[in-house]
Parts: sequence; C-alpha cells; structure tokens
Amino acid sequence: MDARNEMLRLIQNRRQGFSLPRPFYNAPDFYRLDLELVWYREWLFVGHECEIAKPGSYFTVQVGDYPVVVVRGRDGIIRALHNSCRHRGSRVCTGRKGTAARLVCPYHQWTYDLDGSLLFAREMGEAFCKEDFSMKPVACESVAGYIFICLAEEPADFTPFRETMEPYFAPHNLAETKVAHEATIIEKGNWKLVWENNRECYHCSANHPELCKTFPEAPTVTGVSGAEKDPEIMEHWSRCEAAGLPSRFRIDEAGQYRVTRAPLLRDAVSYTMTGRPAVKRRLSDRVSERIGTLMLYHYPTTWNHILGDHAVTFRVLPLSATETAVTTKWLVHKDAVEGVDYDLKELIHVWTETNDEDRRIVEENALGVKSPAYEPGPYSPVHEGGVIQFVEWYASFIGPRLAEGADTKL
Ligand code: 3BY
Ligand code: FES
Ligand code: FE
Repeated sequence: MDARNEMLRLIQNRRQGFSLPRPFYNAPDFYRLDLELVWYREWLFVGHECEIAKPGSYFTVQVGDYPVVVVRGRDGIIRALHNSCRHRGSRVCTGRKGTAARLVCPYHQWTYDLDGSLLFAREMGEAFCKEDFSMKPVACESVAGYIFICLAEEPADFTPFRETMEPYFAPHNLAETKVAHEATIIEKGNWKLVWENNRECYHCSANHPELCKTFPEAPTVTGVSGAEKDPEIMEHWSRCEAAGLPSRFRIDEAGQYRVTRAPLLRDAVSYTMTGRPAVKRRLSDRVSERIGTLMLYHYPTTWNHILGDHAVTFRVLPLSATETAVTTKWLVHKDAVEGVDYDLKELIHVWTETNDEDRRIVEENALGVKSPAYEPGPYSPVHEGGVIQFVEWYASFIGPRLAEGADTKL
C-alpha cells in the first residue's frame, strides 16, 4: 500500500483522544505528505514587517523544497517571490537577510527588480524577451505587522483570519517594533510533536521553573475550553475590554487559529523572573501595563505572546520528518534602547530557558515514539484539550486532502 493510502487508513482508524500512530511522527513518506498537503497549501507566518522596514530589505525562508524571498519594494509593498532564478534555477538571494537595490543572481548575474521583474540578462540573443522571465510570485499578506505567505496555486481566503486577528493586535502597535533578539533552535522531533507539546501545560510545573513564575498552568489558559467558567479570566477580559482591547477567546470554525487574552500569575506583567516589566518603554501608549498576555495560535507555523512591554513570537518550520526549526523573536518598541530601556539578558531569559526545556522534552518524546513498543496513548481530557484540538484539526484537515488522491478501493 502506498504512503497516501496508508496515511488515510491510519487517520480513519485512529483512536480519538489518543496520540497518533508512529509513522506520523517519523516516516519520511508521511513527512512528504505533510509538506504537500499542509505546508505547501496553507498560509504560513514567515516574519515581521519591522524586519524589512526599508525598501530593498529582504529575508529568505525555506519551506520544504521551496526557497522564498520576502522583499519590500520601492513602493513600500511587501512581496514574496520564489527564490529560484529564471535562468538555470540558482537561488538568487543566498543570505538569511539583507538589503539590495536589485536582486542579482550570483551565478550569471541576471538582475531582477525588487518586484521580481527581470531587468538585465547579459547576451541572451535577439529573440530573448525578458518580460517572460520574472521571478515567480508567492501569495503574501500582512496583518498587524505579521507577514504570511502561501505556496498554493489558489490560496485560501486570508480575510477571515485578518478580520479576527486585526482588532486584537492593532492596539499593540507591532508595526512600530524592532527585533531585540532572535534565536533559532533545531528540535530533533517532528513538527507535530513540537505543536503537541506547545498545546498543553500538563508538562509545565515539572519542566518550566522560569515560565511558571508568571504563566498560569491552568488548562483554561492553554486549552480551548472552560475560560468562560474561570472567574479570573472573565474578570481579566472585562477589564481589558473596558479599556478597548478585544480579549475574549475566539477560534475559527476549522480550528486552525485562535486568539485570546489571559492574565498572568499574581501581579506579573511580563515574562521575567520577578514578573516586573523587562522593558521600560511600552509597546503602545494606548495599552496599559497590566494586560496579561495576548495569545495567538495559527497552525502550522506560529504561537505568540503579546505583553504590555514586549512581544515574543514563535515560528515553526519543518526540516525533515524528525527535525523542526523553532525561531523565537523578542519584539520591543522601535525606540527602546538596549542597556537603557531593557537589559537583553533579562528580556530573553525566561523564553530562552523555556525553549530549551521544550526542546529536550520534544527530543525525548521523539526517541520514545521511535520504539517498536510505542503505541498511541491517551491525552488527559483535563489538561490536554488543546492537544486533542490540534490533532483533530490535523486529522480533519489532512484526511479529505488525502482522500482526494487515494485509491477509491479503500
Ligand atoms: O507558549 C505557549 O503558549 C505554551 C502554553 C503552555 C506551555 N507553552 C509554553
Ligand atoms: Fe541565475 Fe544563471 S542561474 S543567472
Ligand atoms: Fe513547554
């Protein structure tokens, strides 16, 4: 049976409320299907507008086999282009980020404008028509300072996500920030193990001493239900909404993205060891200090915590069936000065430690799942509702797409 039929069979026969069968976490042909059916079709968070603030600034990103460059044009518009030269296919932009007046392929110097149109190609003969050889565009949308791309030929409508997210994020001014620090770690585990770990706090008290100083481990905060019955969360929402900040839990019908605010523990206002602010200059003058955390999750690429004084954003990219890159960025107000308004070590401490703790957890999980003795185990209905929701989203998302191309005999 080929991988597609096997994957569909396992999705259809899986036990609900249980972790997935082993091949979902480590089989290379299942990974190819994840790329084809999820990563090459969905909207993906790639970076922030503030990272390419000036015309000609760009960053590159690799999604499976696709190299992509995201560049701000002279007109200020942010575009994404397939980073594959129309001559013989070399990558045009080779660095992780940079600034350029034109995009020049390093191989034979074909030269493209910032919108991807080919400007010069040396000695290509009389009949050559440079209009036919622009860099190919990739769908690209920005919302509240976040840049998303989609590799599909026909991307899903971005509007519902934009309309959900924008009112929550707009007051925080994230377009007026800068990246104070960025770190990428490689976790030796499948991207779904990274997400499953993120979607619960069942593991928090035993593994996250730093985060647990400020972040509540309550399933009503991390999960997908029960917040309306939690008086502390309700009080927090009322207070924030009275101050003009949309706060209530919202999730889309397909369960792909959700947004909500949650209070931090005690009087904490930031992810520091003391709970006190890490940055003196707040992100936005429109927002008071005590707003807890604004959380956004968008499968398969991003989870986020927006606080009064800074924001921490996370990007997940799969590297192989058993490796995942997690990039964390700490955003502060663009005028905040390191050493004056914030101490960088203090700013990044909690999440640097937390990420490393989560990396170890994911890697141990991956090693154990590889055992021939592994079989899917039950999620805690109390603490792992968010994981159940993630797996349900994945199954309901990939199942019909698998069925489109599977044997009808099944
Ligand atoms: O970053 C998060 O939102 C999750 C929630 C619980 C644990 N983890 C750190
Ligand atoms: Fe780019 Fe030749 S491959 S100029
Ligand atoms: Fe964790």
